[in-house]
Amino acid sequence: MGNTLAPEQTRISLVQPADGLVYKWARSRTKRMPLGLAYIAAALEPMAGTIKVVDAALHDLAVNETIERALSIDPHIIGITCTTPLYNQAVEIIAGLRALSPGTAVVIGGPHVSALPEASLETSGADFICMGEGEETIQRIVKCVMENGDPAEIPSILYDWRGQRGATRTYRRRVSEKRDASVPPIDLNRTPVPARHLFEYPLYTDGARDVTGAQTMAMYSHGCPGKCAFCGAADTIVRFRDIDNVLAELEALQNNLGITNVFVTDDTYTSNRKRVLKLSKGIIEWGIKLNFSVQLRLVQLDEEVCDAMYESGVRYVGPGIEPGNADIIKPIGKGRRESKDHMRAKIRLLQNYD
Ligand code: B12
Ligand code: SF4
Repeated sequence: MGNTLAPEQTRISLVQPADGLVYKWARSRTKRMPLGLAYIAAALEPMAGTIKVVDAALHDLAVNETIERALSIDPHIIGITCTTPLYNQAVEIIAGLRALSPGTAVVIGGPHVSALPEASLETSGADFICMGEGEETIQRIVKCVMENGDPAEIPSILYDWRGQRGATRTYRRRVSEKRDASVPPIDLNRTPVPARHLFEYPLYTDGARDVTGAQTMAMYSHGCPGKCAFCGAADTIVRFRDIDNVLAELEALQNNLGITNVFVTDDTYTSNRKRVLKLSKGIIEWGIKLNFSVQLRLVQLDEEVCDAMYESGVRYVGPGIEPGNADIIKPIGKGRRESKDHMRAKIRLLQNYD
């Protein structure tokens, strides 16, 4: 790979594998935009002349077809996103890419490899494993690959590239993680909004939630203050984007993309009561008329919060319904007030809002 190419000559393919298994039944009704990959695409736009997105899950592509499409631009770099159900197919894709285009650098990111970085380096065949938020990291990796740089200087990666192998310090994500052992988290207000225009955005929808028409994903915050023992989001540092920053993104997607439905990916939309009230008011004041799906915790609901959410356009809520067995609720780290009766009462409250 040459080291004299200008950014406009750089070609990058971004891939979401298909799972072929877990979500097959749901895929006929529900196709969601991989938001993490859209953030990565936005970070790469200023550094690459050509970015091709191949969403195998959207089109139910077989491995060989995914590889063919990814290689159609003769890419210098291929970035792959994956959760755990997508990992096996990601590995098959990488094996195929290696055989057909050995010079192309392969980067893999997303929740699975972030949770199991060492195992992923061993088993995926990728050159770079990106741990956690990848916006800054991918820019550094592209520069490193194109200019034959030193991967040891890139934060939050594991690498096995051109005979060099190693791991660098991760972005700080957990409250328990020591500051001096990690890199400060990225600034969510300075991260470019997802490059939805590079995706076939009108095709994504959410039939499972009775959403008609196109739906996109949006992220307003990272982390959750919850301490649930089973959850990957527990113990994370909670970071919010400024409300105006969020509203500007919503306004733009309403006006420019003509999308009417938004799935908010925040782990707990209601974790900060004051903010939900302020955000809801802002949505109304800015004249944003979108249909929102959010995920929340029942213990954080009351009438004022429900009124505000409903008025701002929230029409689907995904509450974490916890076990009805008190012997289980407490040990898994749920709050003092959470019980079967409490959850029933909150669901009744939600029923008032249709
Ligand atoms: C929305 C959502 C869904 C949606 C849509 C999934 C989709 N395709 O986007 C639905 C409801 C379908 C879903 C299903 C499932 N989900 Co889900 N979901 C989420 C949720 C709430 C938001 C995802 C999101 O958009 N995040 C925001 C983006 C910006 O973050 P991100 O994707 O992590 O991307 C960043 C980094 O990971 C990295 N990155 C990502 N890709 C790449 C690629 C490259 C090349 C690089 C360099 C970096 C990089 O950079 C990105 C930007 O910072 C997350 C929790 C969360 N808050 O993230 C859980 C989460 C992803 N889901 C999870 C799980 C377990 C599932 C299911 C397995 C549930 C089940 N048992 O069936 C299925 C799997 C579906 C599948 N086929 O992958 C786990 C994943 C754990 C894991 N080991 O993979 C998460 C993390 C929740 C948790 N805390 O446990 N999910
Ligand atoms: S409240 Fe939900 S997202 Fe937060 S730690 Fe508990 S299960 Fe995870």
